[in-house]
Order: sequence, then structure tokens, then C-alpha cells
Amino acid sequence: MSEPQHWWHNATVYQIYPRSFSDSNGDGIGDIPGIIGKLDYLQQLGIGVIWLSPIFVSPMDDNGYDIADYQAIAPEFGTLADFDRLVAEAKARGIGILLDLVVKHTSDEHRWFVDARSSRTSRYRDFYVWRDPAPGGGRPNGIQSTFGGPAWTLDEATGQYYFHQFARKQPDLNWANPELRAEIYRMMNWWLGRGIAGFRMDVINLIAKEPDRGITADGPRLHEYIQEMHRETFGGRDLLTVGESWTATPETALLYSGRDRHELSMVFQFEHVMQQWHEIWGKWQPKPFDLVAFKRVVNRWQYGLVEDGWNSLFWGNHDLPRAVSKYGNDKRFRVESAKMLATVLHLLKGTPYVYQGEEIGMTNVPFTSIDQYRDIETLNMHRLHVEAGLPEADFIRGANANGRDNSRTPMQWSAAPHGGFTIGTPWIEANPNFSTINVEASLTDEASILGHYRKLITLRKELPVIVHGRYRSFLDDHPACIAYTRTLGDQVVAVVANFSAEPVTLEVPEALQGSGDCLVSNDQPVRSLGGMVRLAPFEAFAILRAR
Ligand code: TEU
Ligand code: CA
Repeated sequence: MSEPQHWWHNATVYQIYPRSFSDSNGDGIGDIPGIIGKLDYLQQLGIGVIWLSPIFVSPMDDNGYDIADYQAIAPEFGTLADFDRLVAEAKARGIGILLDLVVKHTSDEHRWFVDARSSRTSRYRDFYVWRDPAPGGGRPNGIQSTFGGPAWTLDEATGQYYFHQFARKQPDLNWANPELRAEIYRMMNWWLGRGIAGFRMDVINLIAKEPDRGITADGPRLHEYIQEMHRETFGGRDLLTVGESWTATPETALLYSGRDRHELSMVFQFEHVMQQWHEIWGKWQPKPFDLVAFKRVVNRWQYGLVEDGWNSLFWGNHDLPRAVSKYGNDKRFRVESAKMLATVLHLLKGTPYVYQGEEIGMTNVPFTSIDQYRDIETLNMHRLHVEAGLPEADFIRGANANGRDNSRTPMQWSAAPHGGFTIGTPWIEANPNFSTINVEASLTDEASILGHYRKLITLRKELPVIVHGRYRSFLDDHPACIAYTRTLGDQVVAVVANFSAEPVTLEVPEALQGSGDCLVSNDQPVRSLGGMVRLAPFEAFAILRAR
């Protein structure tokens, strides 16, 4: 049995979107004291790490992913003293805090940018990416921003364009500038000195770019920068550092997270998510879930990182729809399918992430009007798509299927108004199903989704085979089922799941057959697999047996 080499190999991460988690003072916005009040709940769930979405001073155009001061807490979230208390209280419960490091861009209200745009000779000018207008006038080139519209905005006063891959209020930092990099490292070390467990790194693949050559991601100097960051900040500390990248492949994941690379602990990549998007219209035109294609992606990653590298395992986050609505069934089989999804994900190799509310099976929103949305991406895209002729109702359908606000409605704590999230008026409406789907109801229900998550999180801490076991997949072409084994020493874990709302009778491949203990199940316990098995809708189980 090999022991975990790092503490984060067998830990589960829980993501908190502070704005929507728990409001302690009734202003309708979640806050740090609210989070502290829920630490006992998180400790009982068994998680080892909290990833906090950004809590820094910000105009909140992108809910904090537009930072105006890296070293101050947004007043609506609390104070630095609150934050220090959070770190200490979490540590006392065996939980580490990850800060969300958004260093690809700042807010345009950051003092660096305010100074930079004041004059071409500002000492901060080169912290950002400025270009002259094209020879005939107009934008330097046609690069488009992720939130819609051009990625270049003219600064009238100084007559140059600045580059922004997201909103105009999120100017890109110029990582080619060594002084900028030194400032960032100083800031990171300041936070590390306050006892945090690591960083989640927003769009790390986009820090290195060469917009003149049309290179907007994975620029040639990317890994040089990350290695430098490692030397200047993480070196010598056993941190969890996770880099978000929408362009990572199993091959580049080895660069980010390979054992001897001295870069990051793991990548957080989206290939399994994007596989569900329309080729041209992307997320606003959802495709039906294709399990076979999905399994191909999972296999590529599980086999690709078999010897080296480390991956994050997740169904959802603050940019994605709710897992049970997207991949399961949020109506008749909500409980069964949420447990099935958790089973399949948590027994893979990698570090599992639970997005707030996933553990009680929170669902997508039933919004009917654009006025109910708050997300900058959704609102921008609405304007652009409807202007381009997409019927309003179609857009709303797309937004309710894949929009980011699905995961940003208030955490549902109880059947009290607004799900017990606030005693005031929440900044975004609660999903009306809080009256039945909430933490309080889950805590008193033996068979809850929450209990199932707790079991899976505990199993990972107890069984090295779940952490390090070799992965092998079965039934790759089966349209409704997933099956895989994990093997370490003389132990085998066999996982079988039905992804459909219909019962399925499976012919069980020989290497999957055998008897042992049922580790986890969302139906009757299954201890033995013979030549044939009949699975109920969304049934999933795992058997631990001797090899
Ligand atoms: O997300 C990166 C990113 O690429 C997403 O914005 C993605 O394109 C979009 O959600 C899918 O439609 C990170 C953060 O997670 C996100 O919340 C921020 O808005 C973004 O960076 C900018 O900081
Ligand atoms: Ca508040």
C-alpha cells in the first residue's frame, strides 16, 4: 500500500461562492462570518479544503473576478480580521483555505490600471497590454472577448487600445513585465504568510499570451512563468495549487502537474464539460448528453495521467450548471441520479471537488425572464444573441440549461424564506425548491444525498486504492452505463453505474466480476457481480474485493 505523497491526494475540496453561501447580517450578500458559521457543517461532511471564490475588494462586475485590491477584503464580505479568523477556525477543524488567485487581469479600478491609463509614461503603463490603433485606425486586430465584443478597448485619453480577454473592466496584465510578476509574487507570499493552504488559479493558461500573433492562450512563456512563481512563492511549502485551464489536454496537464516540473499540484480542466456544448453556438445551444463521448474524455484523462500528473474531478462549479440537472435527472430521479454522479466521480483518480449545494442535490433555476439573471456573461450574451435574431425564449432555455447563475442562487439551508440564506433580500433569487431541497431536511434523512457524499469523502481518506489505484474502464461503447475498476496491491474496487432513467440489464465483462463488500450504493447493497446484472434507473454501486 502506498501512502499519499501529498495531503491533498486523499482530500476533497469544497468550493464556496461567498456571495451565495451564507449571509450573516441580512444585507442579502453572503459573507465571511456566514462561512465561519457553517464550518461545523463542512467538517461533518469530511472535506479537507475550501476553495473560496474571490473575496477581495472589487467593483463586482464579475462577482469578484475583477479585483481592485489584492490585499484587502471586500467590505460586503467582511474584514481581514474575519478572514484570519476563518483561516484559524477552519484549521482547527482540519480544513485548509484556498484563495482564488485572479492574476490574468485586474479590475480597471485597480490602482495599477488607474495609474497606467493616466499617461503613457506611467510607471504602471507596461503592467497592462497596450497597442496603437491599426495603421488605418481602429482596433489592433480582431480578437474577441469571452464575454462578447472585441477584446480591445480604446483609452481615449492616451490614444491606445488595452487588451481584455473578458469584460472591458477586466484589463489583462502583462506577464512579460518582470516587475509585475514580482508584485504578484509579493502579494502571494503575503497571503501565504497568513496561513492559507494554497491557491486556485483563475485562467492560468491565459497569463502568457502574444496578442499580436493571435496567441491568446498557452503562450510560449507560460510554463516559464509558472515555474518562476513556484520558485518565488510555493517552494518548500506543501500547498494545494490548482490551475484552471479550459485548453489543457492530458499532455499539457503533465507539464502543469508532473512530479518533477515544479509547477502546480493539479489542473482543473473542462474537456468533459465542453464535450456537451454545441460546436458553433457553444453553451447557449445545449446538446443532449452523449455518454459514450463523455466516457472517451474520462478515459483519455484517467489513462493519460496514469503514471504522472494529477487532475481535478468535478461536475460543477460557479461557471457551470448544476450537476444533477445537467448530467442526471432533476425530477423523478433527482436523489438517485445525484448519488450516482457522486459515486462515479469520487471513485476516479484525482482530487474531487464539491460545489456548494451539490451535496444536497441543488438544481438549475426555473427563471423565466432575463431580469432574474445577474451574471455579466449571461446578460452580455443575451444582448448579442437577441440582437442577432435568437428568439428570447430560446435564449432563456439555453441560459437555464447552461448559464452561470444556475450555480449562483443562494445555498439552501432550510425551508425558511430564501432557503435560510438571508433574513434580508438576496442579491439573486433563491431557487423556489428550497422548501424541499435543503440542508436541514438532508441532515435528518438517513438516505440523503448528503449522507452519500459524506460516505464517499470518508472512503477516499480510508482506502488508498481509491487514491492511487490503477484505472481500467469497461463497456466503453455502452450507451447507458459506466463501469471501471481501480486496482492497488491485492485490492480491487469495481464501480458500475446506470446513467439512464430506464432499467438496464448488463452483461458483465469477466474482469469486472467477483464478490466482496459493498462500499457504496444508491439502491440495495450489491456485494457480488456475476455474468449478468440488472440495474435500476440511475443505479450505481461499488464493490471492494480481493484481486
Ligand atoms: O473562468 C474562465 C472562463 O473561461 C469562463 O469565464 C468561461 O469562459 C465561461 O464561464 C464559460 O462560458 C474564470 C472564472 O471561473 C470565471 O468566473 C470568471 O468570469 C473568468 O475566469 C474571468 O475571471
Ligand atoms: Ca452579508
